[in-house]
Amino acid sequence: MFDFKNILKNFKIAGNFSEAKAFGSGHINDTFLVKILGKNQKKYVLQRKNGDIFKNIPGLVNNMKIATEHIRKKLIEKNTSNIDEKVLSMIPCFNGENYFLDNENNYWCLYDFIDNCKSYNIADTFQKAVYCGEAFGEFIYQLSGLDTNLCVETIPEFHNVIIRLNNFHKAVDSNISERVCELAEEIFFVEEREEEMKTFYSQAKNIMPKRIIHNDTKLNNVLFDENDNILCVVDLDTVMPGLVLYDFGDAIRTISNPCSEDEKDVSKIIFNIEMYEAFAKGFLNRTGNILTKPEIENLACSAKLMTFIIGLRFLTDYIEGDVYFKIAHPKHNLERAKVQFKLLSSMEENFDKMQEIITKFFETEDLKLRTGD
Ligand code: ADP
Ligand code: GN1
Ligand code: MG
Repeated sequence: MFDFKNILKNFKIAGNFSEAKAFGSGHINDTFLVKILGKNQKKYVLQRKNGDIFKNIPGLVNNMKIATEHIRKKLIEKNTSNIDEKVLSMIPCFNGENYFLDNENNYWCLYDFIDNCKSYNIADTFQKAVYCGEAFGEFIYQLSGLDTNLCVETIPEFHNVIIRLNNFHKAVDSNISERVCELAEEIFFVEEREEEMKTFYSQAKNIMPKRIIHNDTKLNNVLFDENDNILCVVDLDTVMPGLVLYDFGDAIRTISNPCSEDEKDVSKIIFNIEMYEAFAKGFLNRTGNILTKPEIENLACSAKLMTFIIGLRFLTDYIEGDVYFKIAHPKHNLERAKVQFKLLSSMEENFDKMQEIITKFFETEDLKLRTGD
């Protein structure tokens, strides 16, 4: 495996390496929970960034540093208690960098472990959905004062559906893993929605501001405390400029799915509109007064766009032979794609109601919009 002891000695921490265990259920990086023995035992999260996916890791780490320092400053200004639980703390190396590059070209980052926290893959209460909305909404609000030019694009065109569709068609044409013949239904599903998604994306890009956003707003990227109150937003690898729609839509696809992202029985995947409403309420409570009219009016549609994009990415990866997302079994990416597509079909059936919910919030002043603190 990895030589954890030698990796850790480059970071500014006191004590001796005791153990490292694989941690979390992310699809991209290798994450370890590390124990250090010293005067007191201390835990850290050590992460090997995926260098195949992230082509500019120093830039990525710089984005993280800018975002976490900005949030920390805001929390200090508001006299917030326990700040170290509310924003990730990156541990620097002795050479001053916030990452360590080993001899095998692996980039490592170290964070303080936020103790006694929990993360969830499925939202089982409305309260979690509201809190998750507040957490990602607050994240955007906190970063809204940052100049978007300060952050690089860690994955260029990450949520550009036009480019994702081009990649998909190239993958189908080259059929490198000879899997296309089994995928007629899924390919047809994509083709049926292709024009709608491209049109929506192109129009949205023209009329909405770019903001610094999270870009990977899965429920399990939010940490909750023992009483299920929000602690902190994690997984900041894709913090970069983007549209608010990406964060809203991506979160909805996990919050409104009653099952796991790789549920084998797709008949169980039924869009949960009450969870959608709960998330939207939390999110808009935190961001409502900074969002523009076009942003608000397109939130419901963003849920369809992001569910489509993630399904398309899972399907493309399956066609290409599972080169991007970590998989646990051969059909894993296909199963994931089917879940997203079923969820999208179910959203389509509820779309008018989804729109009404957003409109209602603003018409009935059901929201306790922040007053600009
Ligand atoms: P990936 O990019 O692979 O998804 P994450 O950064 O999301 O990796 O980390 C994986 C999981 O580890 C998260 O879902 C969260 O549960 C947990 N985690 C990450 N950072 C911390 C932290 N500083 N303290 C406690 N748990 C953490
Ligand atoms: C990846 O890192 P993780 O597991 O939180 C992916 C997201 C996908 C998600 C699907 C950098 O997120 O874009 O939505 O898997 N992250 C990257 O579960 O590609
Ligand atoms: Mg993650």
